[in-house]
Amino acid sequence: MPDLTAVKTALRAQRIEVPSWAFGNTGTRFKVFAQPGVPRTPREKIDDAAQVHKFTGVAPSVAVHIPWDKVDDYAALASYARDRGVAIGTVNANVFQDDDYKLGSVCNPDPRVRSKAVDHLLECVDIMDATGSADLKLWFADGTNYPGQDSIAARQDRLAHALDVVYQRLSPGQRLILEYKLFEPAFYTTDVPDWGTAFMHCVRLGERAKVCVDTGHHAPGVNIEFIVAVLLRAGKLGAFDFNSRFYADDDLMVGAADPFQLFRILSEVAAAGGFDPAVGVSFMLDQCHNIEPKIPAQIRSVMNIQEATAKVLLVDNGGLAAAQQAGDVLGANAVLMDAFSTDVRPLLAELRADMGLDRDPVAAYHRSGYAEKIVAERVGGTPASWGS
Ligand code: RM4
Ligand code: MN
Repeated sequence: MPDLTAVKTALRAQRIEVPSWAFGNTGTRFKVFAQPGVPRTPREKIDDAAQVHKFTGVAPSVAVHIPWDKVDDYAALASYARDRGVAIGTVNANVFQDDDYKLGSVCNPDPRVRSKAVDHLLECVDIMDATGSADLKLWFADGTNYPGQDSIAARQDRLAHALDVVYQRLSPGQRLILEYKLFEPAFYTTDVPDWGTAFMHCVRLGERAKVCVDTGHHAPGVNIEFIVAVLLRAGKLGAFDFNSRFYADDDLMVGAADPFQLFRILSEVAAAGGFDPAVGVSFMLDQCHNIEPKIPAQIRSVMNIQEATAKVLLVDNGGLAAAQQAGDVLGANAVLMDAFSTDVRPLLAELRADMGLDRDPVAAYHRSGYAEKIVAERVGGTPASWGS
């Protein structure tokens, strides 16, 4: 059986990045339900992100999304974050919300629009320089709605060219993380629809181009842990965007819909040594809290990842290897299921106590009065949302 002290050490070292956009108002195309106390500025989003770290101790960075988090002085934003105990992490580019992008951004048939999109991506690298961020995450809404609308192959050429320009602009310590998504908003073809396409572009670009697996971006039934294992084996898994889904890209809390899937995915990470920071896998949340309170939902999500990680670390690897070697199908499966069925909440509560944290982060947050404080203070202004 694994050594519990080693398991705790690994859990203590785990790092989970929270997304700034999780704290703003979000919704579906039908309705955005505004919540009281929502941040109005990037600084207020950082304040909320810092709460997640304060109560969990393992979420010390916050990803930004540009232009949603546009400010005049990014170095000042980074130092504001540092003063609150967190760092600015991944910079997410946004080339999907401008009227010019109706037919796509970097794959648009119009060279003017393509160059506008590339300029935005380069601006994001400038921002990384100012904030000290290592990763640029690119997700493109590009695609087509109708057969014949555009050339699939020509769009790949345009994409490759844009990625080349951006990759060349990166400093040695910076990475390009390319995210794929099956469909939406494009309904016929998407220009980066799957891990194979993302992988192909990343291999061509070079060592510092990696793939992001957003757990909500696959067709139902796709075996995500297989993709994770294959990407890790090729040294090309750069990041996770964690969330959970029942249907499509639901962006619900990670581990809420299918905790067993999360366990299976993290099992592959553990098997490949992917929790070692040197492997360079970034563990991020990419979620929207449309109807639930946002800060406790982020805290809960971090805890869900911790619980799945703890179970994975409890797998009896020796017993598993022996059963696999012996062709003991049921025995091998039982080793995994034993770990998955373990109640790790007491272990995590103990770890938190060791770290000087409350054993129950959600309850501690509710007791802190922060929720009431932001509702009272954040009056007026425009609450942050996907449009701002
Ligand atoms: C996309 C993708 C990106 C995220 C945006 C908000 O579907 O998941 O990672 O930044 O949504
Ligand atoms: Mn994502």
